Formats: sequence, structure tokens, C-alpha cells
Amino acid sequence: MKDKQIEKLIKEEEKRQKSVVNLIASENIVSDDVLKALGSKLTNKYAEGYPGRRYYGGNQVVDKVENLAIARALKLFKLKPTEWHVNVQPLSGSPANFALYTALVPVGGKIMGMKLSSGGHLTHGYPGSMTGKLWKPVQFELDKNTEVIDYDAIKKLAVEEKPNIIVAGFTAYPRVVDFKKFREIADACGALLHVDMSHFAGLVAGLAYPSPFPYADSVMTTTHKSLRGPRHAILFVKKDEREFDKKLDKTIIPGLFGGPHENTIAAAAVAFLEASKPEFKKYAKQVVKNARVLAKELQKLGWHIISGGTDSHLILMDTWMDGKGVPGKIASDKLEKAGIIVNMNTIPGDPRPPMDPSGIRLGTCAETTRGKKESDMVKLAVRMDKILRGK
Ligand code: DSN
Repeated sequence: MKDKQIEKLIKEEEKRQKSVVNLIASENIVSDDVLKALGSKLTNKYAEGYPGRRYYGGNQVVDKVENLAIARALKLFKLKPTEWHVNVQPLSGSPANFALYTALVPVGGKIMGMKLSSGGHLTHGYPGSMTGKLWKPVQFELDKNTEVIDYDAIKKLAVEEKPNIIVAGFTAYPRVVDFKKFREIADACGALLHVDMSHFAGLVAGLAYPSPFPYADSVMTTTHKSLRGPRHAILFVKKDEREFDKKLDKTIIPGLFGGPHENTIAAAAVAFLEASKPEFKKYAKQVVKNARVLAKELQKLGWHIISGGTDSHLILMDTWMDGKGVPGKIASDKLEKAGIIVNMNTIPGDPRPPMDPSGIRLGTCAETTRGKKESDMVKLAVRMDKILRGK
């Protein structure tokens, strides 16, 4: 590079990434092909509109790129183009969820989702997010004893509150979500069911986690977490007489976004192809196996693992344990000093504040990409335990 300052910083970051154990549940390590597409000259092109209907000239090639991304996204999740529509233009997860609500929920309507401190997301109706300001939020929490979703309690709340849309999905919930039950709840109160599968999309593609598609009206995923693609998002809506496809496309452009990032769309298409290969199924299964072993070993060493384990790539660990351990921020700092990167996280019903919570969140996507197996997780748990206990 001619820009030596940026070149130096890129190298510095590459070195940092190589030298640490990455347990950030929402991160992964992309292939060189994904990087090549991201850094390609596709970034030079303006392409407002959709394939065959662009505002600018010269879009013959990027039309093919976007159509390929659309076809691969549908194929990856085994969806018929007659039944599902996908928009591959959203720039990331939060604006994608915002676009979906804008398209399908009248402003002032109600969005029901999991509370952030229980493992939801800002865009699932957190009062500080625009999704909790422009729409009325209805938030549900986990069962305090079992630390898992209480479907009966959610149904009761949904029938009382009658939300326009229910969001099923999480950023810090380790268990399988029963999408069929969420469908029944949505039907019981006349709501739409939107699934945010950003965290587990790669596991769905790799058949290591249940698919939400048989039950949802709409599905959003980022492409950079378990799916191992670029920093991006895509939105699926059911294709039927409700015309969600038309409403969504109009909301994306001209409603909210300008020109799509065709280099990123190409990189997402690369990731969709990679995720459709048999090796990716092995990868997804290994991600879950590794997370299960890490959770079990940490539990054996005396740590409180929320919900007693995991069914996914994600572990929520209570490091504070009512004063018997260390707060999440200190735990995260101690681990980072020793070369293990995690993020502090609230735990369900956390007595501590969000910026100094009781726990940490762990995930096995990145380290499984690096080839780590169950035996590595056993060693990692012992190492983490020693660091956290200051042994
Ligand atoms: N920040 C992401 C995560 O870490 O889960 C969600 O937006």
C-alpha cells in the first residue's frame, strides 16, 4: 500500500488477531475469497435500485452479482423463490431490522421481543433504540429459575398486549428457540413472526440448529457471525398476497438506503456458496460440539453457566456468582491480558449494571474455523479457570 500508516495498522490488527484466542460469539474468520470480493473493484459501482431496474448506467455486471447472491441465499436455506423473497442489500443487522419494521409495522404499533438484558438485541425494542421509540416496545424476560424462555409467560403477555410483530432471536441466549411455539403465540395474538437469526444462521445452514423458515413471516440475518461472511445483512420475507416483498423492497430503496455495497454483496455470495458445502456442515456441528464441551468443563470447574449449558455456539457464563467470583468486566480484562478475547455481558435478572455486569459471553465460531476441537476446549476451560481465579 502507498498509505503506510493504514498499511501498518492493518498489519498490526492481523498480528493481534493471530495472537489471541477469539471467543467473541459474534465474530468469525472469513476466507481469502470473501476478502478478495470485499476488496474488489465492485466497490466503485453505484447501483441504486434492483437488478434490471437501476438508476445508474453500467450495471450489467453487478446485476449478475446481485442475482447470484439472491439465488445462493435462497438455495442455502432451502427456500423456493415462489415462496420466499430475499433482499440482499441491507448494510448490517440493526438497519436491516429497522427496515423490516418500517416495511411491515405501522409507526406507533407494538414490537415484542426479548429484553436486551435477557439476551435479546437493541433492535428488538430496547427503549434506547429507535425500535423502542418509534414503535411501542413489549419486552419479555427469561424464566428466573430455569434461565430459559418461558413460552407460556410470553403467550400470556402477547395475548394481553397484542403486538403487531413478535421478534424471536437473540444475541446472548445459548439454547434452541422453539420457533413452532413462537408461531403459535403469534397466531394467538394476531402478530407477525420475525426471526433474527444473525447469531445462528451458519448453524441453520450447516444443519446444526433448527430452521425458523417453516414458521416465520420474515427472517433477518447478518452474514458475518456463524455464517462466516462479510459484515452485512440480508432480509427474507414470505411471498404471498400480503405483498411483503414489494413493501420491503420499497422500504430499502427509496425508503431508507441509497446505493447497495455490491462488493459486500459479492462477498456474501461467496460465503453462501462456502456455507453450502459439506465441509461447512462438519464445521457447524463442530462449533456446537466445542461450545458444549467448553460449557461443561467450565461448569465442572465450578462456574455458573446460564441455563446449565448450550445448544449453539454461545455460552453465557456468570463469573460474579453473587460475589463468589469476579464481575464480568474484570473477568473480560483478565482474560484479555492473558490473550483470550471475550465480551462482558449481563446475565438474566442481573443485579449489576450493564457496563459492569455479572457475566461474560463466549462463542466458538472463530476458534472452530481455526480447527480447534473438543480436546482444545477442555484445555481452554482449565486455562480460563486459572486466569479467572488468579492461580
Ligand atoms: N453486536 C452483536 C453481537 O455481538 O451479538 C449484535 O449486534
